[in-house]
Amino acid sequence: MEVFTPIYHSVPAIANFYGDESLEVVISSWLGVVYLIETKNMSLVWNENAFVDVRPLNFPNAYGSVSAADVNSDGVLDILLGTDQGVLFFFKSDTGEGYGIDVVKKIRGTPAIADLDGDGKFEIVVGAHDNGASASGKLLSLSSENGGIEWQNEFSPTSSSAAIADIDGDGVLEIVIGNEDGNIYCFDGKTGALEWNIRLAT
Ligand SMILES: [Ca+2]
Ligand SMILES: [Ca+2]
Ligand SMILES: [Ca+2]
Ligand SMILES: [Ca+2]
Repeated sequence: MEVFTPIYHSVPAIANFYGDESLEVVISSWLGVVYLIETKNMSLVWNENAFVDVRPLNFPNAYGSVSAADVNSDGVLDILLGTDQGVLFFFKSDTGEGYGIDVVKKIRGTPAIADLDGDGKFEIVVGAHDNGASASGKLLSLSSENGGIEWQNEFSPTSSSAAIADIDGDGVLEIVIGNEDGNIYCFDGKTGALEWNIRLAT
């Protein structure tokens, strides 16, 4: 019997990962497998199962999509994927090798990448979700160098993805993200402090 891996929520990322004449497509499946596809001859460059060796029995599902950027500034594009295990996975696009950053809560959005504090190194922003008895969430800024937490906010549960821009023109980036409590929130990118929120009503 043919085994297949469903793709429910995932948005592909398209980039020229190897600097040649062709684009590649990278996409994650519901089962947490990340695929990198060479479009020139439609061959699979690699696929990396995000769940092998890392708590394989815990919620092995990925709601979010991959992000592709040279997160660690080594000249090779990297691929990020959040999972319901609460692990943010980082893959090198040239080999598919990767490691997991343990964020404790579920990550159902797509990681956003920006240099939030202007030090020349990227931060990774993810919302986190815990639908247990005491539902809670977090918004986290993680170091692109070692995955360490630069700041985090206790937050209502969110399965959403963040957008990042300097929306008030003061030279500091803001993070805007929706939440299951019906609000859209805006945080200071440098400190994580709440700047404003608006409750959306029907
Ligand atoms: Ca290419
Ligand atoms: Ca890189
Ligand atoms: Ca930075
Ligand atoms: Ca700003």
